[in-house]
Amino acid sequence: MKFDVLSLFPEMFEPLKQSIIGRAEKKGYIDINVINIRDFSKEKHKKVDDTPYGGGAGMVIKPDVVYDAYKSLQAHDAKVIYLSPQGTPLTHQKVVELSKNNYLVLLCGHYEGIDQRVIDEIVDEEISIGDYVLTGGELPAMVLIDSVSRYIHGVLNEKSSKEETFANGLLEYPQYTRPEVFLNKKVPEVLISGNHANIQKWRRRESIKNTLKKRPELLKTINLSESDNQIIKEIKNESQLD
Ligand code: 4FV
Repeated sequence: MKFDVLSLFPEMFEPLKQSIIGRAEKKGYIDINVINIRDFSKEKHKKVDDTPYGGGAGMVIKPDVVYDAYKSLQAHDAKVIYLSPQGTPLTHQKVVELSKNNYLVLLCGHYEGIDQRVIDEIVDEEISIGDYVLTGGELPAMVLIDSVSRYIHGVLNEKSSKEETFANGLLEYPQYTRPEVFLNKKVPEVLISGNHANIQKWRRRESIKNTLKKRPELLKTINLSESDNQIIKEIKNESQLD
């Protein structure tokens, strides 16, 4: 998967060189290139923005600079995404859908945004990471690269992306590791029993319990088995007893 990022602040993408994403790039599973939009300014002092027509606060990024930066990519077979609060929410489903692409161009806004004419000309889809306004599209672009890269073959071990939160429509079960006892709290016995069938059952029950407690609305979006519905009944009875 190739990511080309158009940004005024390329240095903000340094954290992607760390950990899992950094290793995935070194191994060639993903390729991240950050292009500085400012390099394409033909104006004095590399000016890239100007005041909005019609008045109002803040500055808007000029269309010609963004267009020239985009054209330099020659990204004919790419899907072009603009990170914006007006975009389609970046959900698990959208992440998995995006991971099927070979080449994504991510356009990062800043200040009040980017001139609408170049957005109309080059952008295939606007995507938002949440209903709030940030100072720039760089953090949303990194969130998108991180979440999408986890679904590129080879980046994670296959198993981990199958059982995690949202992967089966539920929140994940609680995780434990050594030491076996911490602050007098013991790891659930079943997890050290070595009985994989019981461990699976326990994990499914804990996933349902977590989802029921924290995001009950998710239960309406998935097909629950008879045993799942039985688990929900038992959990509800238990909570009435607590
Ligand atoms: C944003 C979001 C976001 C708006 C103005 C950048 C900023 C500035 N992007 N999800 N929420 N972008 O707030 O994606 O241009």
